[in-house]
Amino acid sequence: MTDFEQKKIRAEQLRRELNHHIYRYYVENENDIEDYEYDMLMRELDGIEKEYPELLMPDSPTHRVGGQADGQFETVVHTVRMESLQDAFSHAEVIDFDKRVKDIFPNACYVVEPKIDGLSVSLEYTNGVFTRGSTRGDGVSGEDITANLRTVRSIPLRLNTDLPFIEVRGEVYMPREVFFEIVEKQELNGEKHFKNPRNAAAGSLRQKNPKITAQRKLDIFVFNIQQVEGVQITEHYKSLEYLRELGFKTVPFFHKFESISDALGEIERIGEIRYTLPFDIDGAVIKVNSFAQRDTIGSTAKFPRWAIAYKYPPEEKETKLIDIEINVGRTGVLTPTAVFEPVLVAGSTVSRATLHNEDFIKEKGIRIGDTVTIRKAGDIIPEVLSVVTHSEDSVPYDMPKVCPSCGSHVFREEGEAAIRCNNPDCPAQLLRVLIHFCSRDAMDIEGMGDAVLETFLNKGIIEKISDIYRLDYEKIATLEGMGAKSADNIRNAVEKSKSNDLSKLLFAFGIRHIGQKASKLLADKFHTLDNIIAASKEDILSIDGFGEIMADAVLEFFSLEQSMQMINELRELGVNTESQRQVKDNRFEGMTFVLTGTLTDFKRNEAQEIIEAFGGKASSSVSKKTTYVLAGEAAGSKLQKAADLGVTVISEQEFAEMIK
Ligand code: 0OX
Repeated sequence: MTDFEQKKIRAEQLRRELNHHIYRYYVENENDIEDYEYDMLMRELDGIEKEYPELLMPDSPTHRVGGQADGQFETVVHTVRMESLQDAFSHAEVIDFDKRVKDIFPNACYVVEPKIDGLSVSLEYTNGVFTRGSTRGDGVSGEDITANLRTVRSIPLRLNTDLPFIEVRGEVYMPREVFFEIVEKQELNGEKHFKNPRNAAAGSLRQKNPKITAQRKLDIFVFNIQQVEGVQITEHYKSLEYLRELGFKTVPFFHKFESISDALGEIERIGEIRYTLPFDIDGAVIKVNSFAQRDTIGSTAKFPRWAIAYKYPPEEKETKLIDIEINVGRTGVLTPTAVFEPVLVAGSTVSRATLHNEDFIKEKGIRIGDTVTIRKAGDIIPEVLSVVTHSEDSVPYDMPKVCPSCGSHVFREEGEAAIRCNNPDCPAQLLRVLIHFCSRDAMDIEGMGDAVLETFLNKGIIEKISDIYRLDYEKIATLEGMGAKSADNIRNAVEKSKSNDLSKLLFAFGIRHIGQKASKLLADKFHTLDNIIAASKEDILSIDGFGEIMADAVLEFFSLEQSMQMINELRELGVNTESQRQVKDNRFEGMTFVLTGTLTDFKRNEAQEIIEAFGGKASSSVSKKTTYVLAGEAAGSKLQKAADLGVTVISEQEFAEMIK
């Protein structure tokens, strides 16, 4: 195969892979790849396309520099382009950059700044007053997020001087500590949590309700004057000082360097302290200081030629694997956890990481006693990357054949990576089942946390779920660390839980694949536990969002004798098995519909009522704020307006699908 043919295949592969990651990230809010690896793939594709321009396809992700607007906010066209930076992954690339600059200006000097890992925004001030703020978007146009940016405390709403006009650029970020606080709350509430501070900042900035943004304690570092009227500034270093005088919080440290080796020294220094900073940085930026020199050096179609971003690789540390521990989960899955000698990595000391399952251990060849490399995925979750050296006496690790908690034989089902203990009376499972049953999103029994439940299990006070409603409070009051008051609190919480809605009880059962949302859907559809028990597979499958796997899991749970026994006991003990939920469906919240033409399947006011009942608005004129134009027969000028503004037009059939 020729080099061209090889590169063609590789480019195709890279395009597919990168487009998939882009979709996962921007559409599904999921992230399956490290930023650093993503950048490397992007750059590889870019390299191939430069070498063979005929391989540059219209669908290449290299065309797409930033996030694209999705129409939720007004569009702002940036008068001065918000350029992005060319990345460098080695000192050699920085030295090449310096050569290109010095060829033109042998006397050029540089400013080095940390590269804040947040979201680039533009802030505009007229007569010293903050008038508009927008996202970078694709650099040419972004979204108007003024209301949200006003909630960022470190963005001055009025400058120290009444300049006629200035537009500045900065990076909004979430301090790491704030991020951890929010994630803790999200985890407690059983919500999906943010992956990293940048993700959290992005989600917070794109809120429709600025009150939510305000609670997120975002911060900003400003690092550039995009345009200004009323002052003359000739170099970057001075512009940063001037921004500081105006009242902006500028990048935390910036220094001027005469030579590239000194600039590289600063990059190394920043790299060493990066994890001690209270915010995330993903690199350092080197910029030519003189504006006149920048003008001559110019830009490519994508990047300025007068600046480069050095990207730090994720920190990796070596440590010794001391042990592999097995945890038995609520559903009986045995999960191996690596226990290693504590190491400081990406800012905190870690000593444990999940090893996922048997296959992961086999594929990496992990053995107890080995020296392994640890890294934090997204700089947050510790993971074992690879084995550096096997210890002399180490032997391959075998997953236990019996459950470490109850001694029953464990099984690995075909097609599954997980090994399971199927003993329903396994104490490790029982403890987890009880913890889940009492947790906040389930029966919400305050005072019955992990430690209390473990004690109750060990002392034989609880042997099965229904025992929660048969507690001997006098005995509990005599337990060490308890007392009459604690026993009374538990009694109150247990009593209160008896009247919980059916949806909470269903979630508390811990049926496989049935989370909080599915439990609510079941309760809303069937209203009583008896109806659910009597439901056929078709009945369950008729719930929007339920598939085969979920329906089978429900049927299986209620077909088990132990389940029915538990349900009967709970009922006898006074636990509510009915739903009082008022179904509230806000599927059209924040959306505006415009009806046009003659509707045949709905009356106009009927369609309007449906839209409003689902939390939407019906309006008579098409604007950029319109979400959908519902077009009946002989629709006229509103259709043209919708097309001009890029508003989606839907038919009556599509509308009928949406309200199903
Ligand atoms: C940052 C950062 C981003 C201005 C001209 C080209 C890129 N994330 O901290 N961008 C820039 O520079 C822009 N500087 C920074 N410090």
